[in-house]
Amino acid sequence: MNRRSDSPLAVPTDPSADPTPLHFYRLPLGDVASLPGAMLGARLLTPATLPLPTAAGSPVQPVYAELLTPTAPTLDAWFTPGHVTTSQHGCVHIVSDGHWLHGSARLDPAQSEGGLEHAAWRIYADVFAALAQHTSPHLLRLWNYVPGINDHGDGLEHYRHFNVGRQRAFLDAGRSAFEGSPAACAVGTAGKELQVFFLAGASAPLAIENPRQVSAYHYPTQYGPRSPTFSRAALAGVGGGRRALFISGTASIEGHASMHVGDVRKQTEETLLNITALLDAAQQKAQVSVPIESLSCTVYLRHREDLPAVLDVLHQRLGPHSHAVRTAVVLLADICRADLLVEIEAHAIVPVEGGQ
Ligand code: 3EB
Repeated sequence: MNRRSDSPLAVPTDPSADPTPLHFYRLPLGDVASLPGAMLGARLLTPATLPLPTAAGSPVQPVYAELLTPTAPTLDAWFTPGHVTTSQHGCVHIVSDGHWLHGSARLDPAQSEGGLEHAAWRIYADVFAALAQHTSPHLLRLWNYVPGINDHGDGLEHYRHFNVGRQRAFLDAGRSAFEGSPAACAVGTAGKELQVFFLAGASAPLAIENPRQVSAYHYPTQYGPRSPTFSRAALAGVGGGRRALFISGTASIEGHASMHVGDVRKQTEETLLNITALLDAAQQKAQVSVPIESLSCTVYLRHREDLPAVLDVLHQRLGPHSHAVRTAVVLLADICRADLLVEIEAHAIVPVEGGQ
């Protein structure tokens, strides 16, 4: 009897077969050693005002934003049951199991001529060069942490400089900077460095837009000379008969206008309306059912004193015992428009058949 052919460990060779499962864990830093499999990468969220950067090649990188809740250092980690290899492409550090790929990069814009715009272009150019050498070229989700996001350099807000460099790198690499852009978030930190994290896979995700909002890649030029490059949400197979719905950073924007300026409670409610609209759009477009209470959320808050009000709205709208509320993390971070006080990003992983 050929024991190898019926071994449950046999690696599928059919490229259309369900890939090895990608796993997400949000857990206290100390518990990471107990996780099965190998780490692709992780964002370390800590209550330190300015977390110290780890070594450049470490798969665990601290986000330079203060964790407000929970109070214990927390990891957002992506794991694979496979074996991982690492590589470096310019400033981008990659960990991959041959199917899933996690990358991280950081650059100090003060160290490069061309400032933040150039730093954004440099990081994204390196991301695309790295992806071109891997069998997983499709970006699923990006996280951007922008130093002094609302500061003005040369009369143009840092976020707008960031958008110029990011969009140029997409176009230089021959990637669409409009329809089909990856899901993302971009928030401001007190750190000096621009940080970018990303997940990529072998298949392109399905981009989903929010009917209540103008697509960010079609924002009018009053928000900057080049539009932001992201889709409102992306649906991607993540192996193990499951798919992930990645909800990009979502804020109190209707059409393209900021709503409820100065009112953090109403901004939080508007944000939840936008997320609900996105979940409805995902249901319509891809028959994926994700209750809002089941999302894993990251809340970015401009002012620490707004924490009780935002938590109160989340408790009221999602239920104090919901998965969303129990697992939410809140970080102190500036939002990309000076008049926005809160932004929420989220994801859910659901069985393929459960979403049909
Ligand atoms: C917005 O809706 C809020 O530039 O990558 C949300 C998600 C926002 C992603 C980005 C910006 C980004 O425009 C800001």
